[in-house]
Amino acid sequence: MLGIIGKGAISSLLASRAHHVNISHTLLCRTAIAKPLNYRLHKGESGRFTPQFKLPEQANTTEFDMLLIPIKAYDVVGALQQWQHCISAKTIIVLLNNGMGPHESVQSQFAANPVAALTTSYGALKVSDSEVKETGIGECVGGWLSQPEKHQEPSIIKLFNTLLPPCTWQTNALPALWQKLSINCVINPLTAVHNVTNGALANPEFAPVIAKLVAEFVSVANRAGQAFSYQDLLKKVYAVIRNTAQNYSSMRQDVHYGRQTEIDFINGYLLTTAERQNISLPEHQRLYEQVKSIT
Ligand code: KPL
Repeated sequence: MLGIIGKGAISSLLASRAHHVNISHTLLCRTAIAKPLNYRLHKGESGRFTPQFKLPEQANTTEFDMLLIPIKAYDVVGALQQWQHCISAKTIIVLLNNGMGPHESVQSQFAANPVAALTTSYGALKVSDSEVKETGIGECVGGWLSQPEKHQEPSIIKLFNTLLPPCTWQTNALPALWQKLSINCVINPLTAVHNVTNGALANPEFAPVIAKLVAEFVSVANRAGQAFSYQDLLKKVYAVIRNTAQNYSSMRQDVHYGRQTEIDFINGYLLTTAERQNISLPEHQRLYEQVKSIT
């Protein structure tokens, strides 16, 4: 049985896509789902169903074969503790959060389990409690963080090629997490602090700070054994700025709606890694403090 933690935008999108292709699944939620969920997928496909769900206090224990965790980075560790009774040593734990940090805690908390991480560029919007809209078709890149036994690969690749295709699978998930971090640590805090769309960062006034943030990121990532070049990353950051020009980043949205941000798992993770390497990152530090001061 497939379990999906949460009922936010990506959890609801995954549940809708699973429903659409008849994959049986259960949403693991803190509160009951009272109404049917309407979904609109990008290709004009739509539907309505009442998700099967489970609450933490429900006594009967279902052990899930695979547990997808598309929730905010700061909720991952707590959610896994809450659902511990549904996790056996065989359960494949799949992290789908922004930022880094939970991947380390989860691996040590569930040392016997296969743990994978996926990054996705699919977009989803929870329009209301009972409606989810796919706002952009993307792709996903996944890989293992730990894999005590080596037989699960085909099932996870098949699942994600059905739910969020195309899915590229890499033996090691870390490069994909660093790639996502490299974009998020520039675009998310800048758009949050300046209260702008991603596209506004193409304005030349942001060029000097973007250049410094990218250079600092590359120095830490390279020391951590991740291959990044300054020129390539700068191009990639600007490509994402152009391709998502109309979007508000997730961090800008969090600040705008007064929610907790993932800054500790994005720039915060980078700063902690840099500290261990004895490198100082003045631009990331400044931006980190600016985000903290407005939240
Ligand atoms: O992943 C994103 C986010 O908002 O968290 C980006 C790539 C910046 C797109 O908005």
